[in-house]
Amino acid sequence: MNTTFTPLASKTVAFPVVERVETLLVDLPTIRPHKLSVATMNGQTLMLVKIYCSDGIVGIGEGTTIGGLAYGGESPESMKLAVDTYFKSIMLGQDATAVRALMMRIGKMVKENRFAKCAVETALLDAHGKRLGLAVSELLGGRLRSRLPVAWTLASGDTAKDIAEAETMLDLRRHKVFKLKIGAKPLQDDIAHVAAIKRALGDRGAVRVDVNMAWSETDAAYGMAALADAGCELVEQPVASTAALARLMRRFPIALMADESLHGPESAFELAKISGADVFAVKIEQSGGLFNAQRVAAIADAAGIGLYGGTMLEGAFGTIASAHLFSTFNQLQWGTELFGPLLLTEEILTTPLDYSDFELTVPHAPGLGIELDDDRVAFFTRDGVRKTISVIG
Ligand code: MUC
Ligand code: MG
Repeated sequence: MNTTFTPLASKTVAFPVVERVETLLVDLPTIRPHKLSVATMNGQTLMLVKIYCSDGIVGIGEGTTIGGLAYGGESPESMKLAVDTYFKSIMLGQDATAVRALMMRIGKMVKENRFAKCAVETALLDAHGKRLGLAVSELLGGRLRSRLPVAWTLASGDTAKDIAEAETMLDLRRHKVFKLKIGAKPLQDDIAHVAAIKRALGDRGAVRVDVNMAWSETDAAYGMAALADAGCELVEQPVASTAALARLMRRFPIALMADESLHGPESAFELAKISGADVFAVKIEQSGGLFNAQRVAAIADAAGIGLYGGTMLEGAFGTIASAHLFSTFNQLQWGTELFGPLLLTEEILTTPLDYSDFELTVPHAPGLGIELDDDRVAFFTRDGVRKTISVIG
């Protein structure tokens, strides 16, 4: 048997291949502390993946988490390590145009690591779209809308500050749907906080809450009744257990949304089977990539479950990848929360995203349709010319 290795360069290949994979951690401050029941964020770390292909095309993807390891099993650092140590060798020399096939190859050799897979898949789709002259939304079957409504999260931890922030967003015509992060404080305090904000906004702003699994089932039963009375229209993941979610369904006049319970198509199917939610918060990272998120949305659609475009507080690349996908959904009854880049103090694109009239524009240019400002990113790259690590709480 001939076991001699033939270097790629000397082979005649008909397709462009993955030639180089690069990762970097970019530490960016947030505009204010962002307080969730699981963590307080003073900064966000973007794990950027750059995939260089033999036809000269470069694709970029992004992975983020919330509060390091506070939200789930992956961190930006673990994603970087997984891509550098494991994904890279699986990808090098492979056909860069067969994105699904390459993701299946990675899936066979890498268990879990949904966020890292999402970052890599995003970069491959960005590259392939650029290659074909098509936006990622078109690679995914074609968009049904080019503008997406965007909710804003009020999470300063202070009622008066949150009301002032909501008023500013309404004045700027940037957001009119507000998601309040609750669950860290005693239940009665949280209910009073939500009721005060809804009273102040009246019909000018919709109010929803995200408990990030902090309540017991008993808390949730009491809390959901009180939230409905306060005029709150939706509660997101009040409890951790999916069985408890199903038991809470339709008992109160308030929509129930699943977030942390969704880990891709299989979990979506299980949740749909037990009627565990009125709405799914679809997230590309939680789903394990754009293709899997598309399957989550299809399951929701088939089960009569409403759709919401969720975020892992991604920067521009994860946000726009999500936007391309959400633009293709048959229905997007609850809008999106793709505000991640607006929570960061720094712009990392050569042309900023268009947030206007309460919506985000989905770019039309090939690939993701956005361009990284390499100089700005170098400035904030960990181990680069300057570190912002001291502001990361
Ligand atoms: C989550 O749990 O939905 C979304 C908005 C926000 O502030 O946090 C994220 C995560
Ligand atoms: Mg959530």
